[in-house]
Amino acid sequence: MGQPESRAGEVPERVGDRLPPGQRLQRGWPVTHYGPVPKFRPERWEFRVFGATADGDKRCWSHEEFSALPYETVVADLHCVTKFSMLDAEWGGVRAATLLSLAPPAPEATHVMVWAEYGYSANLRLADFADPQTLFATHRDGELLTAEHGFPLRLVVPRLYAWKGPKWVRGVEYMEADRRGFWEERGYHNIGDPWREQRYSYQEEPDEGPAL
Ligand SMILES: Nc1nc2c(c(=O)[nH]1)N[C@H]1C(S)=C(S)[C@@H](COP(=O)(O)O)O[C@H]1N2
Ligand SMILES: [Mo]
Repeated sequence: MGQPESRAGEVPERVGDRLPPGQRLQRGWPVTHYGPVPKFRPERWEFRVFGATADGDKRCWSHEEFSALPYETVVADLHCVTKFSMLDAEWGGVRAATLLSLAPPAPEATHVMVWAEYGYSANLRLADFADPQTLFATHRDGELLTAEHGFPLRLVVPRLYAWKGPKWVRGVEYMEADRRGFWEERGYHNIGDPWREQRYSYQEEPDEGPAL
């Protein structure tokens, strides 16, 4: 007694604490998305903020301008609703909070729709978007993202399931009322908190999402 059974036993225990209910640990970094990988054309790429902005104007950044925004890193876990989790990725890029200060939303804005290539979208509560961990990532573990992982830009929202983080993201729409994004319209939970195991829309409480 008094002796730990084995050192090796400590590792799974600690990992276990970091896995939301129903998730299992994934080694490596799988590619998960719907549809084709878009081709990046820098001269045609722009990042847009539109909708309910404070001054009513749209904002637009070229790829060069976006690349000059303050670069920060966030270490975070990724939880896919198909039940694998990837721990301790170091993401690098621009905090959503930075964009919110550069292009402030109107006081009436409560939600955002994050838009990606081919019309993929994900809706978020403004508070989840503004979270200091929410990052528009250009890099992972110090290296530029590959095309299949979202190059040139993807959103990472560590506190929610990973479908809430569009790869190949192109803009953000500030909204005065909630609307469902791509997967949220197709049976996935409107909020998507992995710690509350909010996987499917049938689990939603009446105040957790707009009518389906
Ligand atoms: N544009 C776009 N982004 C997306 C998806 C998608 O289908 N299209 N799938 C999401 C899902 S379900 C997951 S789990 C993560 C996977 O990111 P990865 O392929 O880099 O692991 O991307 C998310 N971002
Ligand atoms: Mo996913």
